[in-house]
Amino acid sequence: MQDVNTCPSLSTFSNVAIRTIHSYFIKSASNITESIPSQYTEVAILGRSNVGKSSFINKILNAKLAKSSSTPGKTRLINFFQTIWEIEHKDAHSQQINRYRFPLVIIDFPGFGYAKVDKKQKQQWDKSLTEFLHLRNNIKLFCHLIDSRHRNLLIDREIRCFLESIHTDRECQILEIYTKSDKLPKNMLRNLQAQAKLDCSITQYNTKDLQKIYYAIATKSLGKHSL
Ligand SMILES: Nc1nc2c(ncn2[C@@H]2O[C@H](COP(=O)(O)OP(=O)(O)OP(=O)(O)O)[C@@H](O)[C@H]2O)c(=O)[nH]1
Ligand SMILES: [Mg+2]
Repeated sequence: MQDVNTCPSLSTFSNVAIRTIHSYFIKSASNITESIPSQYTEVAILGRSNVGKSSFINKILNAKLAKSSSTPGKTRLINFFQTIWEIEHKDAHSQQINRYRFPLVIIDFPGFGYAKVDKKQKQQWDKSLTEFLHLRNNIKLFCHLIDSRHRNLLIDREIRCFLESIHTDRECQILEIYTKSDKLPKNMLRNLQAQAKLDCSITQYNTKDLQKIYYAIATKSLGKHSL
């Protein structure tokens, strides 16, 4: 087993399998001062309230760690999850299987735009959240979750603008991920698949889509220097 820093560029591999092999909940925080120290590369899971952020985390970690609910506003704190990922690669010549491991901290956030709290509390949340996202330099990847049935909402355009403003300030990436595509009629799903840009993943949570998501998260969060 090797550390990912000794791993050749992932893009040179033709046959890789990526999985999460270990994950656990670390801590909840309401602002940056309560947060855990920045030790590892971090991946932020963001989007409007009820879009499926916590469910997405449970799917990719294959564990019920993040609390999800059909009632919007379930996640009210910033939740940190420690995870270990493994890349398995079969060498085409020697047929030898090589495995590389790397840690990532996955962060679940409250939904943007959740309105059913009083105005003062909402302002305080928004301030804590934006401050956290701006200051947390270890976040190398922002996964912006979008409901595949409602793809042009004002709130998602605002989230995108906000993430792009962070992107211009420091080295990080944005990945758009479409949720709830199982609720789309087949023809609309085909349209979405045809329109989706290269960096967009459509989550049907089947093995193929999960591999696409794992690959995108691994390459975009660790960057070309370490993979
Ligand atoms: N059909 C379907 N339902 C989903 C999917 N993802 C999430 N859900 C459901 O959507 C609801 C909200 O999911 P959550 O994961 O709690 O959403 P969230 O974005 O974390 O919500 P907040 O924490 O309240 O902002 C739950 O009832 C989930 O079961 C999906 O891909 N397909
Ligand atoms: Mg949630």
